[in-house]
Amino acid sequence: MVAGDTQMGKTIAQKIIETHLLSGDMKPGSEIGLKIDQTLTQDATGTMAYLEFESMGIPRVRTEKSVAYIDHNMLQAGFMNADDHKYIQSVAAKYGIWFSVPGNGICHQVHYERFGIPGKTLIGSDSHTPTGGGLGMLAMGAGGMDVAVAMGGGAYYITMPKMIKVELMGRLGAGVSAKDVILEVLRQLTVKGGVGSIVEYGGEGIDTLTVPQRCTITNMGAELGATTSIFPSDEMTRKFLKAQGREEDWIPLASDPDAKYDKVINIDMSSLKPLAACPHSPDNVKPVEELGSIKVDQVCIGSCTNSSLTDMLSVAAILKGRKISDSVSLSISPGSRQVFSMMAECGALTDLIDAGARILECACGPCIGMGFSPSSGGVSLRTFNRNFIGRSGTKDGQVYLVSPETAAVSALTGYITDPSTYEIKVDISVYNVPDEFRINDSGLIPPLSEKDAENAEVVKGPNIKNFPETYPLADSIDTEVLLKVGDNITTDHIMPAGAKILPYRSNIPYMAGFCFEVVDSEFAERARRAGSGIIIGGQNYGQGSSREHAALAPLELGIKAVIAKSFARIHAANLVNAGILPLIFEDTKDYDLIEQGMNIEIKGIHEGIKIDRVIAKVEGQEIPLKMELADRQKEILLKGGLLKYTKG
Ligand code: MIC
Ligand code: SF4
Repeated sequence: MVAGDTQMGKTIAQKIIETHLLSGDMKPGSEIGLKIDQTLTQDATGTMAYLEFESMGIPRVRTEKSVAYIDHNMLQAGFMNADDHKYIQSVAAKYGIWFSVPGNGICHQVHYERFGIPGKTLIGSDSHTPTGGGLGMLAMGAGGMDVAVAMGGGAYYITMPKMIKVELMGRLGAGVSAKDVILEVLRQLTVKGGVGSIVEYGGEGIDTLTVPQRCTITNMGAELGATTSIFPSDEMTRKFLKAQGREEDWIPLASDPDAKYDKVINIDMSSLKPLAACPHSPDNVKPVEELGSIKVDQVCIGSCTNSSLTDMLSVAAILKGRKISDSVSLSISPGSRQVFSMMAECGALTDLIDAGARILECACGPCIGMGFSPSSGGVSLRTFNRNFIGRSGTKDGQVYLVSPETAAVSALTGYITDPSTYEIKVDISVYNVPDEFRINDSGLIPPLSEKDAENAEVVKGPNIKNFPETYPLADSIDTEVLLKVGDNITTDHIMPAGAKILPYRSNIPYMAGFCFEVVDSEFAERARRAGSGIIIGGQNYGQGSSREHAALAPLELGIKAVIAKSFARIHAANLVNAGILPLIFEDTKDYDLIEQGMNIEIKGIHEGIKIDRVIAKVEGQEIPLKMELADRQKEILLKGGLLKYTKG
């Protein structure tokens, strides 16, 4: 459809896009520029995003609301994380950005509780920003540089997506939860199934799903590779905002009855069974009852997927008056201070502590490998959204992604257990929580006034190094294939996180030493010796996180181009923003012709970029490569990255 086309019915996403369209045609596949109302950052990507924002020389953010959260790097072992936190707090105060203190909660959870508004656009330097879609926002994950540009008032560019509709019917049965809905969607669509699309939820079944349940679904929609996921804004949404003391933020939002979708999936929630994503991919989904007898070493409950009050109460109601298995270690991380304090007030926290849970602070924690790595080969049941190899911090750890209910009953039995057939029924009414949420915004610090901000100082500790140098696109590349990897390589493979490496997110030269560590521990060293090189990837290269570090570390190591069968959306944009050329095999079979260590030569790139095609010469063979770049992205590459392009 085309903007302004009044003939055709519109989807929810198309309506929001239409009211925020700054450039381009709303034709699937073409690049569109969107006005961004809100931004969020977290600390692991935030330091870079704010360094980038500062370098743009804009005195104050131009969004309606920008918020900086601290939730990822919480260990503060050494000065590095603490320095980053201080820097982010000072930069936020000065430039008009709200600051969410460490301990206030996970960015996505706090954002939909306290700031999210239906119908608004939000981008965040975190791939799970689509969580806000549960509230009817058009919320998307982006690289730090794109967030910096949006804070400066610039447009955010995406490819106009196709529309997928998920029709939910029936209601969730006993022991089955919203997590099982998204696991079922992942089972059907796979981690590539959402690429280039927005997933909209509808059908009579959604009336029974609360906003936190919807947010579980939109959150893990990131694992589909989708641009985002979205629910309508309806009476349920109004009820939620009212309970947050923000009813005035509500607007109704629904798709038109004759809206067109490229694909429709029907799911009857009443027939769903508890599901688990088995090692090592979120789409390796099987019914829990079919897994057989698997002994569990560790259970982790929390993350931006499943840390709402309802999730916590469901777990507490299962564990109440019982004791977890002696062979299980159970961690619980509430999503926000609001959730935490309400758990304390209603007695659920006491029940969890008495049952033997280890209560962690309100943060990402084990989800990003900040502690709680399983034992060697250990089985870890997690309510999180990603189980990529090595992400837990233990390379041979066996991570299963499940619902809070499955996690809780399994913690009791010591084996992966189906909660729908287990004797304990989940009844959260035992906790008698009030209808209104407990509101305490003391962990949300407003920015300084414009006048006070003028003389405010930005504090930069010694761990904070400058953004790496980017270079204008060369006309020819003559270099070595430094690494060849397979399909579905994630950003956790390219630039791992975890307690050892996260403290160096603001120190790219140091951090780059760990690039591709889980795949090939000699890669970084080899790249540094070679001085330049190319990476060969398979399908869906760069899926997962929005971390631009997965482009900045290769940049630091001299990578000039990545040639893959296909790229994940955010990572491809991050490569361009960093001035690295993403190239795609015209014929995917040519992937087999290239091996690590071979020499590769590409000439005439400046002419080639005009026609979206270049020829690579590898060992005497010619390999045609295409580019899927918008004109704006070509300019960015020629200028040497987004920052140079933005500065003109
Ligand atoms: C993740 O879940 O992988 C992260 C850590 O939240 C990342 C962001 C990051 O790498 O800092 C994400 O999802 O974008
Ligand atoms: Fe944090 Fe995990 Fe959510 Fe990423 S997926 S934002 S690490 S809780």
